[in-house]
Amino acid sequence: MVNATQSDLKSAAAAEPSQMGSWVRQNLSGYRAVHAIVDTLHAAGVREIFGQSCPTAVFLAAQALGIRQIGYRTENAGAAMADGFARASRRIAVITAQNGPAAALLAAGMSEAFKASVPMLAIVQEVPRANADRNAFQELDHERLFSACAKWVRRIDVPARAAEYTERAIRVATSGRPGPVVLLVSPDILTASCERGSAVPQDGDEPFGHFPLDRPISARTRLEKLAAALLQAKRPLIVAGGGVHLSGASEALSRLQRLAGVPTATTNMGKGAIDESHPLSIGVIGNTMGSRSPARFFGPYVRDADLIVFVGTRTNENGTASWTLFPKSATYVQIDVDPEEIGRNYPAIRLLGDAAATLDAVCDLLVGRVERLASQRLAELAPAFDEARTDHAKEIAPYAHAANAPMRPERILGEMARLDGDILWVADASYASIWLVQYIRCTKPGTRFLTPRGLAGLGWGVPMAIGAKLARPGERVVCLTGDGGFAHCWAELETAKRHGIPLTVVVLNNGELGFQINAEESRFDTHTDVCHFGPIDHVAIARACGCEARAVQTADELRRALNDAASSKAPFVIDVKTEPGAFPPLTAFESQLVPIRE
Ligand SMILES: Cc1ncc(C[n+]2csc(CCOP(=O)(O)OP(=O)(O)O)c2C)c(N)n1
Ligand SMILES: [Mg+2]
Repeated sequence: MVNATQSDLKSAAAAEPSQMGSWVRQNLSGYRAVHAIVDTLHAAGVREIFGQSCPTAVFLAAQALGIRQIGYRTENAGAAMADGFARASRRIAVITAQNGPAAALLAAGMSEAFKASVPMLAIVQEVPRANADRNAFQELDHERLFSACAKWVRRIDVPARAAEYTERAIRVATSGRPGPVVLLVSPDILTASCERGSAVPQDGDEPFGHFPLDRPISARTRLEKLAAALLQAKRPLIVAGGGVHLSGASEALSRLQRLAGVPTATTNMGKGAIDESHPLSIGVIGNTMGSRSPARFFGPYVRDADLIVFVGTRTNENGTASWTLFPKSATYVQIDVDPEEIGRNYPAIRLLGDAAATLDAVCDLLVGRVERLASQRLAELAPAFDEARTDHAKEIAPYAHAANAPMRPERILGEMARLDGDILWVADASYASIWLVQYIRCTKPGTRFLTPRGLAGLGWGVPMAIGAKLARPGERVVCLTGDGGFAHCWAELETAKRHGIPLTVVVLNNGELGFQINAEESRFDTHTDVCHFGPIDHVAIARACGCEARAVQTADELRRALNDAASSKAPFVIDVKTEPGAFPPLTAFESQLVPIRE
């Protein structure tokens, strides 16, 4: 048997000598499988592909169609760019990578997108088919590699089916619970001749390439259950997660909040879905309701709610304060597009479907039946809610106005919050995400606060901001990052500069892995010695990449830098010396809070 296999291989090699090795000349004349792929991408509205020139045939064919290549420096950052692009545009993002190490680096970014339900098509090069399973250079089992971080992985083996597979990949990524998908394809398949003939885009609720492709809703009897629950509840609460943004449901959510007079909160990922200045808005809830948190004084209402309506949330650990925040006695209703999420942590009345379509349908059922109750609720709850806001304002004031040097993060966020105009906010993982969603008040439903909370990995902030700015070139993009997370992705400042992508990047320079220190202190009363950095000149780093940069120490300097950054054509990095040891209102770290120095 062994001999037979060896002789088969030898004869295969002899039969196809031109296919062996990686340096076979390739030809793109006429119509090839790669043309079928890029034609399908173009039909899906794809005008940018994140890549590093590989598979080369894809970019040569794409540029002929006017599709721009955004050349990332590292694949993991490239995937974060694609993620930010998809979140900000609600369109499929496309990224490519070479086989082996490049594919492996891609897996990190795809993991975040997978957990955050963000659609992304990764086109990953395979070794030439004739070299497969022979330890070809940089050969790796990509199907296994991506099995934990992609919704769907397929290899294109038949050139004539290239368009069909590409269409299917986009359809899978953008329908149901959105997520990343992978097409594996070897250079010899890409350059194989194929019949012209395009895949037929499906007729969905959104144009091909946009998501969610379909907007299903539950049967009317089930929608009536939610309507009835909202009419009966004494202390109802809506908790909106990131699924609300994925569905584009902020308007429908705000409609329900106003129509039925329901107190509404969001998770970190849902931040931006509601107008936080509405009298019945609670803000961001979860494990960040410690002192200084805007939602802290709403704790009694949340903990005593009798109806909880989850919309597009995974009911994960942080969003539920380790599943301790909501009372067992409440009735739960869960709206989600993924049947597995419904009831995962709280037995609930199931409303399987798209968030926007479901919320609108429930509103339609409630019109004419709920208005009186809604004004009663508003009248009853508004005074207590106002008091909660006043209590928070009193508590935060010493921090928000502190003249401390280095600056308190609450003061920094206060300056950022004063920026005019529509801003698309982005934050890196760690404290930056929490500072941002806690202290920038959202007054326009649908405003995006992009945070990598799928997995909370460091280094996503800047590349997500690059992707978001590409998706919304007309909007100002401001990214907040810690110094540790920034070091994961400095290199991409050059990418942004090269492609003419202006951003404002605010680096919270506390000289340490702040969260890590607090986490270790809370468990061991000490922390290890790598948690503090050596001195770093972020301004020099940014300037070396051709960007503008400034180090600031005071609120006045920060205000000027933020304003100057607005008119910069290049990325503008603002390094803000920040008080080491300062942490956002994580309930778990409350005992480590040192009273403010004035
Ligand atoms: C890729 C990755 N590595 C490690 C961690 C663990 N981690 C979470 S927060 C943190 C510290 C981050 O420091 P920095 O970016 O400076 O933010 P700070 O907490 O100081 O504001 C670390 C190491 C992570 N979340 N992601
Ligand atoms: Mg830090």
